[in-house]
Amino acid sequence: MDRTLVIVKPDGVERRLTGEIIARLERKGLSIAAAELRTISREVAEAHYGEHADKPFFGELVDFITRSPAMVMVIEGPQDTYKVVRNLMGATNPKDAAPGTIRGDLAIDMGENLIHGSDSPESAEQEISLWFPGLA
Ligand code: D4T
Repeated sequence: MDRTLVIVKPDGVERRLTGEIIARLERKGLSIAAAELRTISREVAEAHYGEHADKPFFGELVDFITRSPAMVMVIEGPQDTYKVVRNLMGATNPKDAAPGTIRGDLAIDMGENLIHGSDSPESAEQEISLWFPGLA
């Protein structure tokens, strides 16, 4: 089994798309290993998006991810589950995301792209320990 971190971002929870997004992951054959609706602290948001700290959109990104509750989850499946989730998510910019993907079907703005998924096995491991430090 393999695990990856998924976040239904505040826009997804606000738009009541949490169920729709989880349903797509489950229909694909993935399982929920942990889930919690949380208001993300600026501290954790800044750690999570550390790679973007020097980008012009960093402040907006942290404001966005902390503005209201997000559904933070550990998703489980076969080897390379992170890749399965990334394919279901679609391209980062929803304008480029293919129809049939979560962002392609349900989002239109780069700033409000509904979902985060770890982008490698290494980031999955690191993000799971950041977001769910007690998880076995
Ligand atoms: P996350 O990390 O949120 O799942 O998104 P991605 O993995 O698909 O994309 P990313 O890390 O490159 O970007 C993180 C986050 O920043 C927003 N963003 C990104 C933005 O507002 N403007 C930009 O120019 C970029 C590159 C969108 C997602």
